[in-house]
Amino acid sequence: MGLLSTGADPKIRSLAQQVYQRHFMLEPKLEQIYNDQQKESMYQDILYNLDYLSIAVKLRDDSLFTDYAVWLYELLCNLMKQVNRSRMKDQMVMHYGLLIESVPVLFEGEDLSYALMLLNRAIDATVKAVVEVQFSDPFFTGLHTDLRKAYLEALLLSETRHALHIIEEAAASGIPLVEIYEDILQPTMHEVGELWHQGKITVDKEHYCTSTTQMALAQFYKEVFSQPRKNRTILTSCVGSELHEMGGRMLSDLFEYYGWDSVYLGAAVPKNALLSAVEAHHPDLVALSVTMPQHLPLCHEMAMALRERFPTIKIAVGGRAFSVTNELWRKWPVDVYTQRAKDLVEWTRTENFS
Ligand code: B12
Repeated sequence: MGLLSTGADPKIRSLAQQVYQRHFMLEPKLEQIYNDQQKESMYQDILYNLDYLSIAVKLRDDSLFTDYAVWLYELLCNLMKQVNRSRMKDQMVMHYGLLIESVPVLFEGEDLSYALMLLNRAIDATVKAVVEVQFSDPFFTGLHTDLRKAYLEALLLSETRHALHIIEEAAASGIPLVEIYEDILQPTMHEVGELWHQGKITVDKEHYCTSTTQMALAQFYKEVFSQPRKNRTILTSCVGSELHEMGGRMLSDLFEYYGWDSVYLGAAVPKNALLSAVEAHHPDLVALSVTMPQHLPLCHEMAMALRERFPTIKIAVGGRAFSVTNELWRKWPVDVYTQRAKDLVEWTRTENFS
C-alpha cells in the first residue's frame, strides 16, 4: 500500500505518528484486520497524505487534493479487497477527520483555512466515490434503468430513507407495481449479487440491500392486499434448504395484487410441510421457487409428490436455478415455467383461471 517515499520534515513525521496512533485507538479492530506490512504502509500513506496536502495548500490548487483523495480511495479498495468500499470510505473519512483535528499544528491563518477546506472536499469526494463502481451491462438493459441506478447507489451508500423514497416516488409517478418489482427491484438485487461475486461488496452489504429491498416491497402491502378478489389461491414455496426467498415473495405478492389469495411459505420448506400446506389451503396453483441448482432434485421430488397426491392442482416452477438449465422443467410433471413472475400471471389468464 505504501505510496511514494516522502522526504517529510520532522514536524510532519511526528504529526503522522500521532494520526496513525489515534486511528488505531478509534478503530482497534484494525489491529487484527491489517497485517504488519499494511500497518507500516498505512503510516507511510499518512505521511504522504500530509505531504500532498502541504503541496496543495502551497500551490492554492483546490482540485489537486480532491483528485488525489479519489485516486487514493480507489487504490486502497483494490489493494485491500478484504475491506469493502463502504468500510474503506469510513476509514478514509475518519482519517481526514483526524487530519482536520491535527492540521492546526502544521498551518496557520489562511493556510489553515485552505487546508481545512481541502480536507472537507476530500471527504465529500471520497463519499461520492463509493458508488463509482462499474455496473454490468445487463443492469442498464430494460426499463427504468435510471431509477435502478439511483436505487442501487442509495443502497451502496446505506441511505435507507433515500432508497425507499426513490421507490415510493416511482410508484407515485405512475410506474406500475409490476415494473417496480421486476424492472427496478429485481434487477437491482441481481446486480447486488454480481457486485458480491466480483468482491466489490461484502456479505454484510448484500444483507443490507436485501433487507432494505424487503422494506421497499412492504411499502406496497396496503395496495397489494386491497384489490378485488378473484376467488383463486396460489401457494408459493421455496424448496429444500433454499434461503433465497425474495423471488417467491415477489411472485406471491404480484398474484395477491392481481386478486388471488396468496399463501407464501417462504424459505426452506421441507417436502412434507409443503404437502400439508397444500392439503390445508386447497390452492389452484402451487408455485415452487428454486435459486440454487442443488435444490433442483428436491424440487423434482416435490413436483412428483404433488402431482401424485393432488392431480388437478396446477404446478409452476421458476427461479434462477431453472434459468440456467436447458429447459429441464419440460421433463418434469409440472404445467409451466416462466422466467418472470408477471409471465406466470399472464399464463393464468390464458389458462382461464381468471
Ligand atoms: C440476496 C441473496 C442471498 C441472501 C438471500 C436472502 C433472502 N432473504 O432471500 C442470502 C444471504 C441468504 C444468500 C445466500 C447464499 N447465496 Co445468494 N444471492 C442473493 C442475491 C444477491 C439476490 C437474490 C434475490 O433476492 N433476487 C431478487 C429476486 C426478486 O429475484 P429472483 O430470485 O430471480 O426471482 C425472480 C424470478 O426469478 C422469478 N421467480 C422466482 N421464483 C419463481 C417461481 C416461479 C414459479 C416463477 C414462475 C418465477 C419465479 O420471479 C422473481 C421476480 O421477478 C442473488 C443474486 C441473484 N442473481 O439472484 C445471490 C445468489 C443467488 N446467491 C448466490 C450464492 C452463491 C449464495 C450462497 C451459496 C453464498 C454462500 N457462500 O453462503 C448462499 C446460499 C444459501 C442457500 N442455502 O440458499 C449466487 C448463486 C450462484 C450460483 N451459481 O448458483 C448468486 C447468484 C450471487 C452471485 N451472483 O454469485 N443469498
